[in-house]
Amino acid sequence: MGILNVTPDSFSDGGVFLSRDDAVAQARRMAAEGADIIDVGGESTRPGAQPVTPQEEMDRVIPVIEALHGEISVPISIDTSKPEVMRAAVAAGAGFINDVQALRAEGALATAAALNVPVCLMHMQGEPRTMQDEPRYRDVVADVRDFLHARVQAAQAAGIPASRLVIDPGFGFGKTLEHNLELLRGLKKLQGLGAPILAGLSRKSMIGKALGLPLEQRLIASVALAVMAVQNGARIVRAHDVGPTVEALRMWSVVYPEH
Ligand code: 8Y7
Repeated sequence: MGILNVTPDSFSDGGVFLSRDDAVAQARRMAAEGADIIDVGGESTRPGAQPVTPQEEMDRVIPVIEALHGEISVPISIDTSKPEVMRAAVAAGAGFINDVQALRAEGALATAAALNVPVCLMHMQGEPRTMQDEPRYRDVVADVRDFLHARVQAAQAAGIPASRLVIDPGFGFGKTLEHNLELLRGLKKLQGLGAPILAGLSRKSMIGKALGLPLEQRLIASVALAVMAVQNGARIVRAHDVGPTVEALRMWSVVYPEH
């Protein structure tokens, strides 16, 4: 899953892909490098980011999705938690919903069910503005597993079959470095909920905290973490640097051809 941010304040490439033509070119490049899905996001979820209105979010993402639709052959994912953005994005050509709130917003479950597209349910403790202020868990792997289990059940009760769900532990979303490391080591314990696992580790601050590397020097660690996530059961990896990530995972697939 290649990341396409169309926000002015995204932490890792803020402001770089703002124009529609640039966004389309970047999506094309990621598809050519082997991305199987392009994730378009119009609201930054970095710690401390300001919320945006549904209209503002739609103004950012809908023109890009319209331009991509029919132009690239890989499915387009909409990274949003807002039902009205989900509806507009799917109408414009998105075929996947990536919701960091796991369909907890008012009306999101019913909207996603009606739209009939696959959905990624991600774990987050707290909300982006404050989530990194002293996150706490009883047992981070068990707590995240219980949360995702409950959200899978809620989605199914709303009419979304498990075959249309993806689950994600939400690395960095209300987690310390140690929480993130425990989740990565215990990722296999999220198997058995009936949905494939997505992992987003690309350029995240856990790399900065662990290795003292600035954003622009996190490529190799990001690729290493992507391989570790797949080794531990992830089947979709969300990444900024698609070419290097795909090459590493192709090598992984040669070593483990049965997967
Ligand atoms: C994730 C994500 C972000 C992630 C899923 C970033 C939108 C922060 N991270 N969605 N979104 N999983 N499913 O570093 O880990 O890209 S935003």
